[in-house]
Amino acid sequence: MTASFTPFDPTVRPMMTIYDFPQGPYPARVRIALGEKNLQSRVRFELVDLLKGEHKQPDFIASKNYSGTLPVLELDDGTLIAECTAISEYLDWLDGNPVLTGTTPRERGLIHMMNKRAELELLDAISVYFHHATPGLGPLVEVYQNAEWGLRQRDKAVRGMHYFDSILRVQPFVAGEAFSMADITVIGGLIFAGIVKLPVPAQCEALIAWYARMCERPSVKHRITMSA
Ligand code: GTS
Repeated sequence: MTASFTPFDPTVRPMMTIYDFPQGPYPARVRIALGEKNLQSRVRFELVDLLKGEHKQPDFIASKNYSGTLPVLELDDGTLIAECTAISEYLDWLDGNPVLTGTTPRERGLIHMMNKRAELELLDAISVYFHHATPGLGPLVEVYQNAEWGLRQRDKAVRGMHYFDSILRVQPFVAGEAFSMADITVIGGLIFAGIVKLPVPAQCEALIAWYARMCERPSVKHRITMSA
């Protein structure tokens, strides 16, 4: 199922705020989900500058997200929802078209399993590599680094690429026959791989072909241009 993409409409009253860093792979997951569901016009984005360490300031941690990460969704009543998976769940229940987290028990189980694998085996592994074995967000933010751990996670991410390639050799999407939250998480992983210059191995032909298809989706193409 392919979503139509409508650019942000500033005349529509925002109903949600997303604390965001537009270039970030995790915020991209939520931007893509919003694009798929055509909900961009109900969101205002508020920049939190990761490069300045604004997400690690005591005030942000106390008032927005204990984990000191982005994105964070804030509802009009002040409710705060962090974690991309949780935000995607919220958006899916807010507007069910198209469904990203599954409709049947089987679909929901498979999508959540593959989404978690996409985090553990790819996206989070690349994030650890970035923060521990590269300059990451710079000395202001990266106050503790463990390069050996970072390099292990880089190798784990490459294994993850081979795993997702094996999945995409036998089915069109990460969790089966339909585009889902799990695809978005693998897309986030490959966006991060691009940032850290970790190439997808050439043997991963199915993963490479799938990513080329994903990059043609309007929600993926336009994720950066969505703004407040
Ligand atoms: N488990 C969290 C989620 O799924 O939301 C991870 C969020 C996360 O790591 N976000 C990144 C972050 O805040 C944003 S970005 O790197 O994609 O831009 N990183 C900053 C840091 O210091 O960890």
